[in-house]
Amino acid sequence: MIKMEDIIREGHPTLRKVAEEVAMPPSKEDINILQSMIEYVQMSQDEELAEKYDLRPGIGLAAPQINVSKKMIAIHVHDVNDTLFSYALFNPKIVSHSVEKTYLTTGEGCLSVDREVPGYVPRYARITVKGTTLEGENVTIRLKGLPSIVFQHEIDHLNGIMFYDHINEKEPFTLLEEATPLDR
Ligand code: LHY
Ligand code: NI
Repeated sequence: MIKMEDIIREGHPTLRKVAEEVAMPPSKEDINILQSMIEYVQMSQDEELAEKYDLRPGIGLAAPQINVSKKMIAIHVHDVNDTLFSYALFNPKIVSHSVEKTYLTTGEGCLSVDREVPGYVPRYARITVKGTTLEGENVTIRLKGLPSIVFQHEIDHLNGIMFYDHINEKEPFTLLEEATPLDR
């Protein structure tokens, strides 16, 4: 299982690399890694397990964060309607997005960043993602709201991008683009 000491922190060069495409069909090893990633996000949201194993609660994780520079992400998050979006994907790719943007009014955090970085992080309001599941199925997923933001945060990690790269340095709480705020 993945523990906090397996998660690399900002400053580690892997977080700034572009991750490699995973060869299809995925190897047993890649399947195992992605399985352990979705397990982490699920377990970290269980209060008892999180305390027992000292896990920082998370809703998403990208393979580079465990020092595996491959295109794999795991997400386990509920939207405002309490609909669960639970996905473990190989080679996720944003194939289209809205013009409209959004941002979390509380800003974003990251399991690889041990400090608070204040500021709005502009994200596309709606995205369509394609990827391959653990079962080897090719899927197309349409997302809005918090799940859309989390997917963008995780896919950024596959491109060496950190959430604070998007924050306006001089005016962290001013958004220039037309964007609709989102409360978590
Ligand atoms: N995980 C963050 C987490 O708290 C993801 C996240 C995304 C937080 C958007 C807040 C807003 O689960 C990661 O840092 N994964 O990369
Ligand atoms: Ni992150």
